[in-house]
Amino acid sequence: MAKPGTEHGPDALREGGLIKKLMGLGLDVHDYGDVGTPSHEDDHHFDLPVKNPKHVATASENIAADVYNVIKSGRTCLALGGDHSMAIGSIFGHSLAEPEHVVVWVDAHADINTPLTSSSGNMHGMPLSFLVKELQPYISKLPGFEFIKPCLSAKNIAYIGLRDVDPGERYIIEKLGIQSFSMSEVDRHGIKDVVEKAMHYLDPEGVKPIHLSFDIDALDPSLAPSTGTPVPGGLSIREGNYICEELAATGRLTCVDIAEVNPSLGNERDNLITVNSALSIITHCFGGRRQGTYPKNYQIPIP
Ligand code: 6HN
Ligand code: MN
Ligand code: MN
Ligand code: MN
Repeated sequence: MAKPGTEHGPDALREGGLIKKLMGLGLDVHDYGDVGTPSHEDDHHFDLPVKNPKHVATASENIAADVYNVIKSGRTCLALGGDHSMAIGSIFGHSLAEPEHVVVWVDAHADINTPLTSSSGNMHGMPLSFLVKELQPYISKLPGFEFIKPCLSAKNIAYIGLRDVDPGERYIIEKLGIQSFSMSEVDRHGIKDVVEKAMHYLDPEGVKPIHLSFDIDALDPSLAPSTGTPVPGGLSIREGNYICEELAATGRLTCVDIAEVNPSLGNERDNLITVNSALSIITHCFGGRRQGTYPKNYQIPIP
């Protein structure tokens, strides 16, 4: 919320041809439109530096309701952000429909600051802290957040791509034993091992619904320049797409967040590069495969 503009992310992706690309994969696509995210007057906390808590709370409640309904209707949900505080609502809504779900969090950042460990007050750096059961003794009461029931255990989360983690976040990750594959682990083991280890850890039997929360800043800034908090040394598009192909291949990817695409940042070319990277990530979550695909009843044309 510190840098405005992520609210235009969804339209930039639509204008970039998102729906057509997904339909091209033979999918039945329904665009549910934008979720209402009304802002509030006097939206600050009396003694915490958190920014716009009521705005985030109302948006989260609306996102949760929509994600719940989409998943309950039997569809796979694609939630377009918005900044990454969107994941409070999408993960909570997903948990209402599928309480056993696990979360793969792909991001340069850990987004698990509590309102008290955060040095920025930006709520996109805090979403997981409101959802993790073990952290609740440390979470301040925020206006509007009463509806959120913490729905994740530390063991239900795996990070991939971390490279900018605040001290409080690092402490929380270690104290709670959250599975974390930073860029060092990606360098050390390669993306294949990282994805395998993450999935084996989260769900050794391979039966649980998966929530992928993909912050576009997980990708290297050369691939996603139009984002608020770029950090050098990120995932390549090959690594990003590989994560998505593997999760999609499980058949259990129920909800995907794409966060932090910000068309107000950078020039036209930066926007184009960022949108194309996001579209590539999304299509590989929904059946797009680099080996190629064809529609169900494809026939070789006869002369
Ligand atoms: N994101 N850790 C920093 C903070 O302000 O708490 C950066 C957060 C970035 C958030 O990437 O969604
Ligand atoms: Mn609309
Ligand atoms: Mn994030
Ligand atoms: Mn991030």
